[in-house]
Amino acid sequence: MRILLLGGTTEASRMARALADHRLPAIFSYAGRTEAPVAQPIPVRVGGFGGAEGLADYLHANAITHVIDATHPFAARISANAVTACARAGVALVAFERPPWVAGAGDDWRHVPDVAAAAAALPESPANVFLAIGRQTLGAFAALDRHRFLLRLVDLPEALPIPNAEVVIARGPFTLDEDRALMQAHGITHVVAKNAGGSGARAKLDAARALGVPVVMIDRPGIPARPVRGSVEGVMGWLHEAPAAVGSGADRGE
Ligand code: 3Y8
Ligand code: NAP
Repeated sequence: MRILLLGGTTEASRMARALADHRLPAIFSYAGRTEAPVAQPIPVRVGGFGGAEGLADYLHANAITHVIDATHPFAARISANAVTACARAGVALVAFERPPWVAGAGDDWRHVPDVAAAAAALPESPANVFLAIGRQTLGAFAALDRHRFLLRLVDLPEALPIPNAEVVIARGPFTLDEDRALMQAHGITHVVAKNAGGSGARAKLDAARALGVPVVMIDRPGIPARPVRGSVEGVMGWLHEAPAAVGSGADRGE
């Protein structure tokens, strides 16, 4: 058994710890999006593979028998590439996926299908917007110069595509007290978030509820069908069930 763990999330770090504890041969893969990604207890590779083709070649060249896709729900391209590459290479694939966040009592969420719809959902009147969606999709807000934006990024950017923006540099996971204090200090009137799920970025939603601030929630992009597990234990169980070489088709996990 030789495992490729597609990482870059809290879940992937937890998975790496479990694989190391069980002394399973595995390699952790980062895209190379951040300057100093969190260290891992298993060997790490950084950078793209060169599309689905490049990933299939990597699987062959490294005799990978199992792929665990523990990337972020919005990392739709790598996840689609993993489905294609594993089918092509006959390698078993499972996604370690966290359930989406669901609005609770006291939440004022407006669901939108994508980042462009999130920009269109902001009010006509000037707002103070906590834009907690990272750096890669900020362009959708470039024309909205009537608003003030608070951005939270992992690394300091060279340039920003949007006006009136203040930047906070932080990697997360975040806490309720931190996010509530941050939002109060900036007089935030709206939060824009991706439905990442998980615990690492949930705090801003709890802070929004406490402060009575509406949230524009971007729903997840579609990803092709693949076996899914929702916990480290579920993925460990799959590892021992899944044959290394698989045919077509995909089961839906727990
Ligand atoms: C490079 C690895 C850990 C992992 C931390 C999780 C939690 C914080 C939620 C907010 C939202 C955001 C962003 C976010 C979350 C965790 C987790 C998660 C959101 C790191 C990491 C990498 C990345 C890439 C980065 C993106 C950006 C997105 C910031 C490491 C820290 C906003 C997504 O500058 C850039 O190019 C950054 C790009 C993709 C989204 C974007 O489009 O800009 N994540 N995030 C991974 C790689 O190279 O393969 O540096 O250590 C991982 C984490 N990000 O240590 O526990 O959910 O797992 N990351 C979003 O959800 O909206 C922050 O601020 O509230
Ligand atoms: P993406 O749009 O799905 O992928 C774009 C390209 O980046 C992929 O085609 C692939 O390049 C490369 N790539 C992505 N993840 C990779 C990985 N783990 N290992 C090797 N190459 C990878 O991905 P993204 O949204 O930019 O996310 C990049 C990384 O940040 C992922 O590890 C993801 O888990 C993490 N992350 C993303 C978000 C988010 O909001 N998107 C949030 C938290 C963490 P090639 O085509 O060249 O192979």
